[in-house]
Amino acid sequence: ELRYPDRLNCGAELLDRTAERFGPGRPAFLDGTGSVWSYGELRARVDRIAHVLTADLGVVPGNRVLLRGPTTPWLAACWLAVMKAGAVAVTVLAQQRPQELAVMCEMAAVSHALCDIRSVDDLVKAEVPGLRVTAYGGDAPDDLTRLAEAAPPDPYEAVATAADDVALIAFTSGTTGRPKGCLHFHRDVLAVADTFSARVLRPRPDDLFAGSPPLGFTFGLGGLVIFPLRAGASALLLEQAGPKQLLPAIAGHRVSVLFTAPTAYRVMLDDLDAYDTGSLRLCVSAGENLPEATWHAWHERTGLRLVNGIGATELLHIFISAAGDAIRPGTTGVPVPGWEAHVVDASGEPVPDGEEGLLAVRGPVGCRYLADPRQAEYVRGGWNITGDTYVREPDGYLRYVARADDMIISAGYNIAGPQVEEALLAHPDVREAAVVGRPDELRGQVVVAYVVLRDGLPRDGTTVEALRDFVRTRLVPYKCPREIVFLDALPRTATGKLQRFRLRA
Ligand code: 3SK
Repeated sequence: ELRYPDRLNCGAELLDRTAERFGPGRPAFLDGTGSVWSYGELRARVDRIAHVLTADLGVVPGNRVLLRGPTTPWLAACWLAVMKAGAVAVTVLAQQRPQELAVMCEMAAVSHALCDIRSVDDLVKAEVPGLRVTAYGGDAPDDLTRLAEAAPPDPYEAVATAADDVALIAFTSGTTGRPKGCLHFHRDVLAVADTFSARVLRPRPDDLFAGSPPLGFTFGLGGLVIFPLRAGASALLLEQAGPKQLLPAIAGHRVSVLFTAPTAYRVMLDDLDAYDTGSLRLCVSAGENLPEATWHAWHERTGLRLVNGIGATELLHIFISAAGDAIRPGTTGVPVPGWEAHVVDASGEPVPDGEEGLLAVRGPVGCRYLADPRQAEYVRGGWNITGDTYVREPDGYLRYVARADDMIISAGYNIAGPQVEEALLAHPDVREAAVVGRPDELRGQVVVAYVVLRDGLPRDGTTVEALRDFVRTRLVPYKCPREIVFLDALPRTATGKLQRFRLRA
């Protein structure tokens, strides 16, 4: 059981306690351009930023502070300073548009913003009443970088927040576009490090973490800031971290722990031979369903067993996973130590093993939406209903079926889109696939597949028929797509999740 003191500041725990335990000289953050911030340097910079927040910008504990910018050590340092100052970090994505920023600022009652100078225009355009925006990374005298240089060099005494004071508000728009703000406490931040990271990944102080998810997505905040700092390890924070940039970064910096999504693992397979990936020892795949074919392809080429996981912004990070010999390809894994999971029917009753139902989980972190009626849909009887359909195997392994609202019902058959996607992805010429139901008078819905091809195959009727034949060798015929549409890319959210609703529309 996790036990934390009543007074707990996650910023002080992650940074000050780690620097004291492992020594100030160890590298904390690298930025990919050769700059390395040791734990001691990071601590000194964070403390100066915290002094500026308190003394110059008038931030008081509980104030909501928006953080926006590409993934850099500066962004991570601002996050830690907000934590130490007892304020609430509202982390958003660098790609979010002024309209979206305005909505989130209003919902979260944001009073201050710290923003990379390169992303500041959209924030100004959002015209949030009363918002005090401070840029970092510029030369102006009121730029945070300059203010921090002029701040007192003395250590900043972290605010003695309560363990269940709110530390961050993370927005999720799911894949449908309506944002929900999820509140998380100081203890939640440590709990995800002390469960998924410490008990499943078991990182070492000599590990170097890297990955693609941005810090405005809790997948990235955990994988690139919270987990490495809690372990006394280092993180490579890359502004550009698409699959094409990850491979040279892994080879050049000797990354050992990688966080990215299944699509990126698939794309990296194309160029794998050109890079030395021998430093990798843990590769985490989450954010979307990991097709079994992708797991095997990565294993065959690298010898590494992908660590699959399912997480949610509502629950901060990953709650079902498995690592090492415990991995069972084709499943997500088992509940992370500290978490419990059931598969239930619509009334919340557990369904027998082997049958499909809704995933219900509970553990050290809970879902708390900023005033939103959808709270009652997500939390039922103390269990978090994540919206995913799963099957529990007799020995407790959990097998993903689909998002509950992505099930296709055609002529009375239930068809899980991801299963058809997996069949398509097993074809060597298919790079990406998304399968949705299209309304049909006769059958209720018919199966339609959107496919991104690797270079080579023509986008014509012959390829459509070849793919349909291929699927028919793997799945019962009623699951075979009636129609296959070729696209250059699939529509995705800023965090990389597939937007099936846009394909359905
Ligand atoms: O899968 C997700 O959406 C997720 C969300 C938050 C943290 C981690 C993950 C994988």
